[in-house]
Amino acid sequence: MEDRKIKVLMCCLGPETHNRGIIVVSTILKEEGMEVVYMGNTTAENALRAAIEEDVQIIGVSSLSGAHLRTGKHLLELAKHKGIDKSIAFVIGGVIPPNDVKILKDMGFYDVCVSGTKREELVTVVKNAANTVG
Ligand code: B12
Repeated sequence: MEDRKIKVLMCCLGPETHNRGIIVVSTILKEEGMEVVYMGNTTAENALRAAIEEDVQIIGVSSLSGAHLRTGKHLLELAKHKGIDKSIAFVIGGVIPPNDVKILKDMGFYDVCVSGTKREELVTVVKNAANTVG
């Protein structure tokens, strides 16, 4: 049986001017043969609705403006409320202080890719995240 192509929804939550990271990461994932649903700036509600409609395995959040704890918590709480927190894996990256990495993982993010994460590492993170869901 042919392996399912990994499908990732990429978004920034809330007002986020920084879009270089999300564009770079989306391009890398596409080059690696994954399907990317590029949402750009959106809300948690819209990201989750699109993720269900598009049947993605992963939601990738890019956050550079310092709102990652608040927006990340809201996204995961809403996913739990909708009962999809276990069927979709959540990954976050951007400007994230070291002390916040564990907080985000405890919150439910599969992994956290901070500034300077190399191509190979972020591709591995996304592939591993996809393996944790159906
Ligand atoms: C370029 C830049 C800008 C540009 C953005 C241009 C653009 N179109 O993106 C401009 C000039 C517009 C800008 C504006 C602002 N900026 Co600015 N900016 C930067 C800067 C210098 C580089 C960011 C960047 O593009 N990096 C290159 C990309 C490729 O790297 P990256 O996004 O980190 O992505 C990598 C990883 O993080 C990871 N990754 C990222 N996202 C994801 C997602 C997933 C799913 C995965 C797996 C991985 C992943 O993979 C990438 C490859 O390693 C940073 C400083 C820095 N060193 O990060 C400040 C920085 C992010 N900016 C900052 C600030 C404060 C602002 C402003 C508020 C300034 C102001 N007072 O107006 C505004 C933002 C307003 C807003 N509402 O958002 C602060 C944020 C502070 C914070 N988080 O607490 C920073 C950290 C500068 C600083 N040291 O203070 N900025």
